[in-house]
Amino acid sequence: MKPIEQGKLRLAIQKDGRLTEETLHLLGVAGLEFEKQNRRLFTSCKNFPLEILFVRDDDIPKYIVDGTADLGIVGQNLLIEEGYKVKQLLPLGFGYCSLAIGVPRESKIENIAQLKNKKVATTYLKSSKRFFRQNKIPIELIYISGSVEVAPIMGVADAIVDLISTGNSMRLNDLRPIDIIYSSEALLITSNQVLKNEDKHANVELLLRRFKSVLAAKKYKYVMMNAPVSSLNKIIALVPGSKSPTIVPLADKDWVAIHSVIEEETFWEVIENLKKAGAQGILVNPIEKFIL
Ligand code: PRT
Ligand code: ZN
Repeated sequence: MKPIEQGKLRLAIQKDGRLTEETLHLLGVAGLEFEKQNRRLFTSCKNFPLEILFVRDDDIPKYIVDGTADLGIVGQNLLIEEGYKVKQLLPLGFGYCSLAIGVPRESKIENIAQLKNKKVATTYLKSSKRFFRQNKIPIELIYISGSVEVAPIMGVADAIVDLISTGNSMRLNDLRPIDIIYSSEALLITSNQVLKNEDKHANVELLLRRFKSVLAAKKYKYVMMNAPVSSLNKIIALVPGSKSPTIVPLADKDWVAIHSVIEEETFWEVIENLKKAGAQGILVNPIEKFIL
C-alpha cells in the first residue's frame, strides 16, 4: 500500500535533547528521508507525505491536543504529569527513565512513610502530589524548575522527586533513591481527531507498521548454524523462529544448516543450549527490519 498524499501528516519531535538522537535514528531506519542538518523548525520528508516539526519536548503534547501536529514522539512522563488526553500509539523502546524519590545518603529515611510532614522538592509537582496523596502521606511540596538534586544540599528540602535513568546524578549529589513513582519511555502519540480522518489514519497505520518492524528487529538476532540431523528436534525447540526455522540439507547427509531468529533477551542462554545440543559454526547477524 502506498501512502496517501492528501493524508499528509505532521510529526512533532524534540529539537535538541535526550530523545532527539534515537528519534532521528528510528525515523531513518524506518526509511524516512529528510534533511537533518541545521534543523530548522520544519522539514519535509522526501519519500512519505510527512512534515517534521522540531520543537521543545514540553510543547509536543499541546500541539497534538490543539491539532498543530498529528503525531508526536514524547516521554510518557510528560503525559502523566500533565494528564494530556492524547492517544498513545506505540512505546518506542528508548528514553527510559523513572520518576524517583531520593533522600540524602546519610538520611535516616528509608521509606516514603518516613517523609511525613517533610519538605520534598520537585519539578514534577502534579505527579508527586498525586503519589503522596494516594499513599496518604502529608508532605510539603516545593517547586524547583531545574537542578532539583541540589535542593537537599542547600537545605531547601529533605527529599526530592526527579527523573533518573542511570542514577548517576543522584549518586553524584549524595542522594539515594528510596522509591519509584512510575517508569517511563518515549511514545508515539496522536489524537482521536487524526484517526477520524481516513487518509491520515491510513498513513498513520503505514508508519506504525514500519516503526513496529524496526522495533521487532531490534529484539531479535538472525542465526545460522550447522547441526547433526540427530539433534534437529532439540535445536528446533530452542530456536522455533517466528513460524519454524529454515532447514537446508548439506552435502554431508548427516548434517543440516539451520536458519532462525533468537530473542535478544535470552540470547546467550539459547546460544549455550544450542552448543550443548550439538550446533556448530553459529553465525549471528543483526536484523534491520522484521516484518511480522
Ligand atoms: O529543551 P527541551 O525542553 O526539549 O528538553 P528538556 O531539557 O526539557 O528534556 P530532556 O532532553 O532532558 O529530556 C527529554 C525526555 O527524556 C524526558 O522528558 C524524559 O522522557 C526522557 N529522559 C530519559 C530523561 C532522562 N532519561 C533523564 N535522566 N529526562 C531527564 N533526565 C534528567 C533528570 O531530570 C536528571 O536531571 O537527567 C538527570 C538524571 O540522569 P541520570 O542518568 O544521572 O540518572
Ligand atoms: Zn523540556
